[in-house]
Amino acid sequence: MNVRIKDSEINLIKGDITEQDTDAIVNAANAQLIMGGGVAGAIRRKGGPIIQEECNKIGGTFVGGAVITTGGNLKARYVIHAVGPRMGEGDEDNKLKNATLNSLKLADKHNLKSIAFPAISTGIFGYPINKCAKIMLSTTIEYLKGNSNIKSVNFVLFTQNDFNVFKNTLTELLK
Ligand code: AR6
Repeated sequence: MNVRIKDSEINLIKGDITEQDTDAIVNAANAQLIMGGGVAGAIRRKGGPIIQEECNKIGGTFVGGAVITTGGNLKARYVIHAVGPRMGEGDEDNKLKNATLNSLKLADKHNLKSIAFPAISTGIFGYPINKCAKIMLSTTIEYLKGNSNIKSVNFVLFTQNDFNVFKNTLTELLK
C-alpha cells in the first residue's frame, strides 16, 4: 500500500527490514543500545559488529529517543536506533510517539530522503500492534504535513497480520 502526504509518500511493505535500501533503517532499540533479538539481532548479524561498536561509543539514550550510527554492511547507509517503551513501564503511548518523531527528525537533520521503520515495541517489548500502528502512522502523517524533506517513509511489517493491521489503520486515518 502506498499513499501520498504532501511531497512525500508512506509505503507499507511486508518483509524483512534489513533488506531495505532506504537511506536509513530504524532499529527497535533499548535505552542501553545493546542489540539483542528481533530486529536488532537481524541488523547485528547482517550489518556487522561496527554498528554495536558505534552504539557503545554513544552509550545509551532515553526511552522515546533516537540515535544514529552507520549501517555497516547493510544496504541502508545508516541505522537509526529508536528506543520504544516496554509494555507495563508507563506512559507507553507518548514514548512510542516520541521514538517515531525523534527518528524522523534525526533523518531530516542528516538530510536523509528515505527511512524504513519496523513496528517498534511490538515484539520483545510486548506493545499491541493495533495501538502501535495508530501511533506510528498518525505521528508520521502529521510530521510529513509539516516542513520535512523526507521523500519516503516505509513501514516494514514482518507478518501478514501486522501488515493488515497497518493497512486498515492507514486507511482509517486518511478517511
Ligand atoms: N524485519 C521487520 N520486522 C521484524 C524483523 C525484521 N527482520 N524481525 C522482527 N520484526 P522487536 P521491540 C518485527 O522484538 O519489541 C531487542 O532485544 C517483530 O515481529 O525487534 O521494540 C532489542 O535489543 C515485531 O513486530 O522489538 C530490544 O532490547 C517488531 O519487529 C528489544 O528487543 C519489533 O520487535 C526491543 O523490543
